[in-house]
Amino acid sequence: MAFMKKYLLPILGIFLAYYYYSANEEFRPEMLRGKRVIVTGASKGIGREMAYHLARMGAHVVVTARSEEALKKVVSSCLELGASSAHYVAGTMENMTFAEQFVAKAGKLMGGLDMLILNHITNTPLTLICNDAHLVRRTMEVNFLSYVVMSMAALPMLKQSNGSIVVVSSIAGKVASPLVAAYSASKFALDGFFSSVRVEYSVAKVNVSITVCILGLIDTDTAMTVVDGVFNAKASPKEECALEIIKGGALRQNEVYYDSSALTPLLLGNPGRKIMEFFLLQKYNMERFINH
Ligand code: NAP
Ligand code: 4JX
Repeated sequence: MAFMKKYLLPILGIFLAYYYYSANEEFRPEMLRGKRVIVTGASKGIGREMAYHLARMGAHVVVTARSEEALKKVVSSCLELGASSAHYVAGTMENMTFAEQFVAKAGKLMGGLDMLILNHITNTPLTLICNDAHLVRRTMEVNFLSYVVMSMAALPMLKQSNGSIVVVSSIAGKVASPLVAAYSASKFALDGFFSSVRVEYSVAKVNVSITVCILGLIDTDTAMTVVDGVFNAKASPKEECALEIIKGGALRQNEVYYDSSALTPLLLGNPGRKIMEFFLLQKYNMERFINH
C-alpha cells in the first residue's frame, strides 16, 4: 500500500497529465498545406478518403495501390479538390522491391517527404484458421514486411524534414480477434515493431514521429461486404476516420484510437505497458548504440 502511494500513484498522475496536455494541442488543416505525403492503399476505402482530405488541405500527394484505373480517378479528384500536386504509382506490396522503389519514386516526384501513411492490407476473408500457411505468409508480407521496407526506405527523407510515419492498424492488433488470425498477427507485429523503433528514435534523438492508429470497424465497402451476416455492430464513418488519422499524424501523437465506443481508448490505453516500458528502458545501456 505504501509502495502504491509513494511510487505508482505519482507515476500514474504524471502519465495522465502528459496525455491530457498532449491531446489538447490544436489541429489546423494548414499544417498539411504544401506537405509532401505518401498514402498507400489509396485506390478505395480509408486510404482514398485520406488522399481527399490531404488534397483539400493543399498537400502534395503520391498514392499507390494495384488498380491503375482507380488510382487515376483518385489523382484527378485530388487535383480538383486543391492538392498542390497529385501523382500515382501502381504496383503490388507483395513485391518488396516495388515497395522500396515506390518510396524513392514518390520522393523524387515531390522533392522529399514529410509524411508516410502506411494503410494498405491484403484481401482478408473472415474465416477459421485452416492449413493455408500461404495466406499467413502473404498477410505478413503485405501488411507488415512491406511497411518495414517502406519506412526504412523513407527514413533518410523523413529525417531531413523532421517528418512522420503513420501506421494504420486495428483493434485486432491489440486484442484477440477470431476469424482474422493472420490479419491480427500482422497488426500485432506492426505495434511491436513500430513501438520499439519509436523508443529507439526518442533515445537517438531522431525527430521522426511514429503514430499507430487503432481503428474499430469502419464502413468501407470492403469491410461491409466481408462482415455481412457474421459480425453485427455499428461501423464508424470512413471520412471521419481518415481525418482523425491525419490529425494524429500531424500532431505527432504516438497512438490514435478511432472506434464507435468511447470506452475503447480507455480500455486499450494500457498504462501498465507504458509504465513497464519506462522502467525497462532505464535498465538498458542505450549509449552504446547511439552515434554522437
Ligand atoms: P480497403 O477499402 O479494402 O482498401 C485496401 C487498399 O489496399 C486498396 O487501395 C487496395 O487497392 C490496396 N491493396 C490491396 N492489396 C494490395 C496489394 N497486394 N498491394 C498494394 N495494395 C493493395 O481497406 P480499408 O477498409 O479502407 O482499410 C484500410 C486500413 O484500415 C487497413 O490497414 C485496415 O487494416 C485498417 N482497418 C480497417 C477497418 C475497417 O473496418 N475497414 C478496421 C480496422 C482497421 P488494390 O486492390 O487496387 O490494390
Ligand atoms: C469484424 C471486426 C470487428 C476490425 C477492427 C478490423 C477489418 C478486417 C476484417 C475489416 C476490413 C477487412 C475485412 C471489430 N473490428 C474489426 N473487425 N475491429 O480491423 N477489421 C474485415 C473487416 C480486414 O478487410 C470490432
